Parts: sequence; structure tokens; C-alpha cells
Amino acid sequence: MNQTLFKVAPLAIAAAVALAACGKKEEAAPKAEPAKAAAAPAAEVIKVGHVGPLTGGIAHLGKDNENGARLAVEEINAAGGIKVGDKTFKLELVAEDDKADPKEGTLAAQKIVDSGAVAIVGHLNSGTTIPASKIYADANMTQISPSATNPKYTEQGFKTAFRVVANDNQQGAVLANYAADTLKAKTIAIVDDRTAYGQGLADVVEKVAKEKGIKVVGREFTNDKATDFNAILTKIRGAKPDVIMYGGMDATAGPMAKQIKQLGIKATFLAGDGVCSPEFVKLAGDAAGILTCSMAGEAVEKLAKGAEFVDKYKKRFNQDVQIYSPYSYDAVYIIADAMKRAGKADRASITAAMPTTNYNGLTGTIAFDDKGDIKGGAISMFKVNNGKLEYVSTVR
Ligand code: ABU
Repeated sequence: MNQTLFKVAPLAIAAAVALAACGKKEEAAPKAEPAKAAAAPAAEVIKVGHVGPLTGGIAHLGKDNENGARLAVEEINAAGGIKVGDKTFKLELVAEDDKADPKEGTLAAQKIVDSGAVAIVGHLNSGTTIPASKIYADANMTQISPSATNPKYTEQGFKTAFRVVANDNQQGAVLANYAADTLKAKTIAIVDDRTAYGQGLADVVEKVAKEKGIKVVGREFTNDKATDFNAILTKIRGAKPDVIMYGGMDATAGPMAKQIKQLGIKATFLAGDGVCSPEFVKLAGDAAGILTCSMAGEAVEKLAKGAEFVDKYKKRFNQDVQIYSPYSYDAVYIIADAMKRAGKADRASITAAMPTTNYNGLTGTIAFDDKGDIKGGAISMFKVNNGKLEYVSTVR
């Protein structure tokens, strides 16, 4: 299949072709208007993929990432499309669901490759992004994750792997430093969900917390579908930690926070970007106030055009930004920028143009280091106050 261009035949042409194929003669039609659509040149389409979980406990986050990418595609098309070389093209988003599952992630990746997409935004989870990256690398297809933070993603040596958020070496260190320096924690208990993201982030927090002199009084694990944490939390309660750090996502962190409160544990609940969402606040209910969390980018409210983006997003999708849609939005524009600079829209040309990206987008100026990680990535800290996530500070 031609991986680059797909003709969108106007309906009138399709109808004429169908009639010809049937060997039918057009009836003497009542005086019709000239077939304007038939005279219009066919628009050529470039496909861009998106993959994230669209079903399961964190479907709201997958949809949020997809919405960001879709908004960018729609905006580019509404502005007339994208000029590549001497032609103008429309973009089409090809969206797949990986269910946040590593195996499903590779199946979805293969579908994206087979669709003829020229590049892909995704996946959301580190646990799907990492195995899928080999499939994209084999197809020489640029992959930009707007949210997968496990460092391994860009440490495999694939020239196709890019990330527009900071990674968990940075995020884990900021969380541990925050526990020591701001929360003045002397003890910490750490729980993770055994995913590539959750376990990886918890490991970094544990290491840096120890370096900072915080005593690790518990290390427990669960899984990414669990709902009952009473056994591990009861164990942790006995250790009376100042902080409970959770490496996992909002879908499990919500009920975990409720159970921390029900058990009368007084610790601050500290978590990374997978928990730092309005959905957590909803799920945790009146326990939400125990959360302090980070995200691996700049807070949308701190971005010059952040408020405008939030409004546009709400109008288009009738829901609020969760975490990383500003980053998936920028990822589409970065791919468009690479095509424009290359003057070509094939996979190899996009991948060749990516390392020289210097794109001034919604989330800031984006350029990549030798591995494909964003240069100068930010970590933002938040806490929940009066039932809302409140921005606290940014560390670069
Ligand atoms: N970074 C948080 C959620 C996605 C992931 O890395 O698995």
C-alpha cells in the first residue's frame, strides 16, 4: 500500500464510476446544475496514527491523548491543510485502542503500520509504548509518545522513538526531593502497580529518597486492575509513614486514596503523572485532598495559550483536559513540521527530519536530545485543594 497519500474521491466521481461499472446509462436528467464536485480536484490525504487505551480503567486518559491529536488534525485541515513540497494535503487521524495492555499494544502498532500512516502519536502507557516501539522502528515510522515516561523507551537506540514529556528519572527524583525538602518526610512507604511505568517510577523514588536520608518503611505492590488495597495499606499503617508514594494510574489511585482515609492513615499520598488528573479527584471523592502529585510537563494553566486550548478542547469534546492532550496536540504539529521541513511526507523523510526539530508549540519550544527525549523537560507539582488540582511549582 502507498504509505503516504490517499486520494479522497469526491462523491460525484464515485457515483459516476459506480454507474459506469454497472453499464448503466444516465437517464436524461432534469436540467441539473453542472457537477461542481466532479470538477473539484481530489484532496490528497496523509494518515497519522494515534494509539492509546480507549477501553478499560484508563480509557479517559487514552481518549484525552487522542482528543489532543484530533484537535490538531482538525485545526490543520480547517486552515487548508498542510503544504508539503508543492502540494497541499489534508491529515487523517487513524486511531487504535491498545487497552493499556502490552500485547494489545503490539497488535495495535502493527495495524497502524499496515494502515499506511506516516507517523504515530502514542502510545499512552510505557508498558505499551516500549514493545510497540520495535514495530515502528522496523517500519522506519516516527513515534512520538506524549505521555510514556519510562526512560527505557528512548534508551533502546531506535531513531524513530521520541518523547515530548520528561522521563521518570527526572520525575522520580523531583518527587523524592519534594518529599524530603517540602514535605519534610522522614519516612516513606512505596506501592506500585507492577507496570513498566508504576514500578519504574517507584524504583527511582525509592533510590533518591534513600539518598536524601528518608527511611523506606514499606515497599508493596498491587496490579493495575486492583480495587481493594486494604491488606497492603493495613500493613503500611503499622509503619506510620509520613508519605505513601504510589506508582500507578488514577483508576487505582482513586480507590486507594479512599481506603487510606478509611483506615485513618495520616500520610501524604504522593504520586506521579498517571494519578495527577481530574479523574482522580472524582474517584477519590472526599479523600482527594491527601494527594500531592507531579506531571512530566508544564501545567496547562502556565502555558501562554493554555487557557485558549482548554476552552477549545471543552467546546470540541464537551469534557475537560485530563493530563497530556496538550502534548499529543503538539506531537501532531511536530510531525507536520517535520514533513514541511523535509518537503516530503514519507516515513523515512519524516524520521530523518525529526532530530532537527525546533518547534515552538503550545507546550513550549520542543527539541530532542540524541536519544529522542525532549530537551529541558519540566516537572510540575500539584496538590488537591478544595476538590481541585492546584498548581504548586515547576522544576526543570
Ligand atoms: N507517565 C504516566 C502514564 C503513562 C506511562 O508512562 O505509563
